[in-house]
Amino acid sequence: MTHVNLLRKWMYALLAFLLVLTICLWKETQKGSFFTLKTDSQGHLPLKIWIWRTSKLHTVQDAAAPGTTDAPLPTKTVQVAAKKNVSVMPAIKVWNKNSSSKNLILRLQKVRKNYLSINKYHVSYTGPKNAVKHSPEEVLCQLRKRLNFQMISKLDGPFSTSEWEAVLPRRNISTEVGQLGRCAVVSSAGSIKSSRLGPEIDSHDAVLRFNGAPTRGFEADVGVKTTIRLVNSQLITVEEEKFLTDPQYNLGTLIVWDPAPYHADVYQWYRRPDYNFFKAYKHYRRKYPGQPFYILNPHMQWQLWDILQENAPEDMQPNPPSSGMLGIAIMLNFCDEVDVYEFLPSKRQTDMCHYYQKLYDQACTMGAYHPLLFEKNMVKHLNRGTDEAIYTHGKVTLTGLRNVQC
Ligand code: NCC
Repeated sequence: MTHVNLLRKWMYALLAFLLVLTICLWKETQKGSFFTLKTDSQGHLPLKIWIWRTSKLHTVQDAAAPGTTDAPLPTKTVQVAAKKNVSVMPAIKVWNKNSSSKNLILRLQKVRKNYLSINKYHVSYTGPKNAVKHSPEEVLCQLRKRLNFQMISKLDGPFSTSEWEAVLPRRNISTEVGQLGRCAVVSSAGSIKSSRLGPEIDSHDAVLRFNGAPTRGFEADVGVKTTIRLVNSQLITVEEEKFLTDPQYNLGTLIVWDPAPYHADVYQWYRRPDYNFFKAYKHYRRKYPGQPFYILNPHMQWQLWDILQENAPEDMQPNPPSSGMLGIAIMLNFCDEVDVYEFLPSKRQTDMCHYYQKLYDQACTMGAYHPLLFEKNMVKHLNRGTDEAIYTHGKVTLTGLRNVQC
C-alpha cells in the first residue's frame, strides 16, 4: 500500500514537471516575431522571416566575447518560413548592420586601435558621430550631395603640364561611361567561389571588378563582363602585380585611386602619394592610349570616409575606405540600380581572402587597414533586397543616386 502511494506521488510530481516544461517552452516561442520580407528583384513571393530574440540563437553570432580569438563574424541568425506559424528551418545568418568592433577577433580589434593611434593620414574629423540614426534614404542623400566623383583632369594644378595633358583621357568619365541601368559590383571575396553567379552577374548592363581579380578560369562564379576595373595605386606600382603586362587589365575602363592625407590638396598629394604610381600610369597610357584610364580625385575617398564615420557607432580606422566601398559609390553614381555580390558574406562565408588565391585571413572580410566593418554596416543598412538574397547570393541591391529624392 505504501508502495502504491509513493508511486502515485511520483506520478503527480512528474505530471507537474511536464506541465511546467510545456508552459516554459510555449513562452519561449512567443519571444520571436514574424515580419514580412519585401519581394526580391525577381518578384518572388514575400516570405515570412522569423527573428529569434532569445539570446541563445542570434547572440551567438552577434556578440563575440572579447578575448576570444575565434569570434564568429557579426551576423544575425534569422529563420525563413514559407507560412506563418509554421516552425521553420533552416536558420540563416546574414550581416548585422549594427556590428561593432567588439565583434572582431582580438587581433583585428588591436589592429584597429593601432591604426587609430598612428593616424597616418592626419585625419581630424569634427563632424557628428552617429548622433542621429539616418534612414537609408537620408544616407543615400548624403552620398548624392557630398560625394564629388571627379577624376583628375588637366585643370588640376600639377596635372596642367603638356606632359600630363598628353596622357590624361580627353573625354570626361561621365561621357565615357554614360548613364547605366542595372549594374553589378563583384567583390573579390573567397566566398564567391562555387557560387555559380557568373551568368547572373553578366546579365547586368555593366560590371565593376577590383584590382587583380580575374575572370579567366572563374567564369562560372564571377562572369566575364568587365566594364570598369577599379585598382589601387599599390597594384599598378608593384612590379610583381604585372599590371603593365597582364592582358586582363586591357578590358573596359580603368580607374586608379591612391590614399592621400586627409587635408591634402592635389599639389601636396602629388608630391607625396602613398604609392608613387604616376610613372606606371603614364607608361600604361602610352602603351594602351585607346583604353580609358582615369585617376580618381583623392578628395572623394575622404568625403566617403566622413559619411561612413558620421553613420558609424564608434571611431573607424582613420584610413581610406576599401576599393570595394569606393567602387560601390562610383557605381551608385553611374547606375539606376546596383547589385553588389559577396561584399556582405553569403552562406559560403569563408576566411579565404580571394576567390583566386589560397590565402586565409579574416582581415580581408572584416577589415584591418580599411574600415570594412563599418562599410559593410552601411551597405546592409542601404540594402533594399532581401536577407535571403544575401544569404544565398551574397547579394545586396542598392538604389542609384540619381533615383534618390533628396
Ligand atoms: O583584396 P582586395 O582589396 O583587392 O579586394 C577588393 C575588394 O573586395 C572586398 N573584399 C575582398 C575580400 C574579402 N574577403 N572581402 C571583401 O569584402 C573589399 O571591399 C575589397 O576592397 C583594396 O581595397 O584595394 C584591397 O586591395 C588589396 C591588394 O592591394 C590588391 O588586391 C592588390 O594586390 C589589399 N591587400 C593587401 O594589401 C595585402 C587589401 O587590403 C585591400
